Amino acid sequence: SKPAKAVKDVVKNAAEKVADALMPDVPGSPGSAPPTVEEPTTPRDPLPPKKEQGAPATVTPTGAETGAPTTSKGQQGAYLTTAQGARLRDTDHSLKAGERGPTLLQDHHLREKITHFDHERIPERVVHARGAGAHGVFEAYGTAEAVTRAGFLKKGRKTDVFVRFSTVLGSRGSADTVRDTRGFATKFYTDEGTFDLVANNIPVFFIQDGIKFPDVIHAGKPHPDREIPQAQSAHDTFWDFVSLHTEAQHHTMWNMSDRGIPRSFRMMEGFGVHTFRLVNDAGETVLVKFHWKPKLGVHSLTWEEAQMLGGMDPDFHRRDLYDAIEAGAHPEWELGIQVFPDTPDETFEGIDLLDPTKIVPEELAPVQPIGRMTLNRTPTNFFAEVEQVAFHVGHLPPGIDVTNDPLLQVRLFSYVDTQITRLGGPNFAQIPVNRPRCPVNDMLRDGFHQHAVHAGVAPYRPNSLDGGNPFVASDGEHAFVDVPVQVAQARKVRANPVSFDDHFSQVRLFWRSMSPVEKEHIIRAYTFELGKCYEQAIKERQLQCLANIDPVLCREVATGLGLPAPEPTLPITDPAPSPALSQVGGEWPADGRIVGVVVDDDADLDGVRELRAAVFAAGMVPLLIAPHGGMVGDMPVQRTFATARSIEFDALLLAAAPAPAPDAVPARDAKAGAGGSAAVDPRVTLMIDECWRHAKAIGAWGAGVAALESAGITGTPGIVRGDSATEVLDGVRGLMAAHRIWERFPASVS
Ligand code: HDE
Repeated sequence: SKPAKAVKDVVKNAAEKVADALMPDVPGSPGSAPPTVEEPTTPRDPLPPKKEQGAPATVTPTGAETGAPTTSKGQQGAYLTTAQGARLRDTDHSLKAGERGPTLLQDHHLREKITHFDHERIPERVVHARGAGAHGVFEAYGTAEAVTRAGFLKKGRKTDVFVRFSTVLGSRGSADTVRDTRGFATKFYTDEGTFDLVANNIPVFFIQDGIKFPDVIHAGKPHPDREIPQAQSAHDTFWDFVSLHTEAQHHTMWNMSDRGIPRSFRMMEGFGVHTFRLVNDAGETVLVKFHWKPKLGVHSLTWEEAQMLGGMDPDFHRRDLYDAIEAGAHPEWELGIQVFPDTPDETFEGIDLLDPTKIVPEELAPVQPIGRMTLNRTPTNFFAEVEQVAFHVGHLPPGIDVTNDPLLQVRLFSYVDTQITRLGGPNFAQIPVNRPRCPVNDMLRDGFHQHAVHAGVAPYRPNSLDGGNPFVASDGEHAFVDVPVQVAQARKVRANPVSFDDHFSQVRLFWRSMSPVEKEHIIRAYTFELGKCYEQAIKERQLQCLANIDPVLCREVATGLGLPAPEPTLPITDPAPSPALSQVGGEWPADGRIVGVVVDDDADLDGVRELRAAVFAAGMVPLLIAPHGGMVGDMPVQRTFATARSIEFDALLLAAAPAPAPDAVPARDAKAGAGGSAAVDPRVTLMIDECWRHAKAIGAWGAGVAALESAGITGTPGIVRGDSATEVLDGVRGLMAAHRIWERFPASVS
């Protein structure tokens, strides 16, 4: 049908753009720009300012305009100036007393340039320092209208958003693919005030009370004496804490599962974690949990891929996000809510909704879709937007309110507090990415970096001098609603409700919901992480926790560590599994997936040409890998054997079995002994080996079949041999829909 074709064309265009982005400009190749070798010398007019470069809103308490300029400089004008706007003749030489003389203190341009540079860095976030962000739009389905008065959730409403994805533990420059929780924070610029949904890709948290946050983070961060290891939990202090503070066990198992190493930000779920309270126009309330569901499904890296990427492409997730958006393959998520009656005990089916270490299985309360988010624009300036964005769980529009979850309560304090230091004062809401997209008439004044030029004389209430403005709004005028929840008559205590004491039954629920291959990965992750600890007592204590979760899990990890498996000290419960927690099963779109194609000058180039077109048409991206750069036939080469590595590809196709080039690494030749030599370039066999180990689909036709054989692959799961390129691609595409060739992983547990 017509619409289906239109969608296909969009995806096809998108895939071609990704390929262009990934393709080096090959001089003389069709469509490549002529090389620019000279510095331009003619000044050109400034580009028009972009949307986010506007100045802060300057509405005064009386609604008067302040006359402040409405645009700021984009640093794109024709002539270089000082910060004060004086044009400069020279920025390449400091002012000196003679050509060989000392530099003069009076060189104000030099001092301005160096001083500003000296202060370019701001403190990184104390957690979630490493992140990447993008702009987009959220469109509401209207399905939440009955339960919330929030205007942006009314049917068809479109709201601009900014999303920042992050890891938690690592520094700003750490690798993207470490085993960790991922942040998934969304700023909705609604016309009733900004709403921040500051979520993670894991639905539970390590602690039940925010007062423990410094403890868990101090335990997870590098050791204070040597500041290692960076961005990981595989060390003594982390396991010391989580094995002692057993409420952390649930979140920890999610980290040890494949959820801890996502394939892409585009393939992660997001969870608001806490229970929130919605209120509708009639003042009726419900309790909800927020979920983001990715269109592309939830997928992960293998642990070996994640580790290799840490060295070979530490920016893997950031690159993937920006390549996809720039190519037009816009990532999408559905926002959904689980809805629970707002009962006085705030529980659902016996699960305490205020306990952030518990989920409500989707089988008990289905996730109901309420809107769709599409990310469609990369940042213009990473620092201005991604670094300076400031989220806060207390940024709430009318219709959404908080609950008494003691973790959420502490977060309500922490975010603004940390941002005052990180962003150098209390006026960070005036930074472009943080500006609300609705009128702001606050009575906040002055402070570091005040950009608004407030008029009026009476920033206080009540006043008569500014005409009584600003007035407070009523219900019908979109005022925020503090739901008048009954607060129990109670004594002041430092204590948790008894229901918070169960630390193991939901960890077991998660374990029991995993497929055998996912269980195997969990076992290996615990074995790896505990294997990196030095203290025997810590390993033993964590094994005791595992014994209280599941005897098989405990036994397998204990075997790997060479320690005895302890007996459980608590009764083992029998929770019903939640199939929705497993990532395995189902078929998913392969939009934007990367297909590597090994070619050489003697390969079946007609077949390769047809194959490239078919890969594009399927919305995926073909990258040709050849012994040399430049062209093979009339097709540009994107990777050479020197620059390609398997981790970049979601599937590998072989059109050739190239003999070792003189620059090939010697490993295999040396192994074959003096006089012996490998038949196929060892970098190609390495690529095949790794794709096999990482359970990726591999296809070969014509001369390529010999490369498979040379890599010792005679088995079948996930291997497609065929007579023609397109026949092989058809088979490989089918396999890619399931993400991996799961049966290739050995599974010792069921
Ligand atoms: Fe955060 N968290 N957090 N957190 N959090 C921060 O705020 C904090 C928690 C989350 O991309 C900080 O501006 C406390 C849960 C994300 O800019 C800080 C507690 C969840 C981000 C802070 C929690 C999150 C942060 C650091 C326990 C998932 C990155 C920088 C009570 C639902 C936001 C900043 C971005 C960032 C405090 C627990 C998600 C220090 C005290 C639970 C996605 O304020």
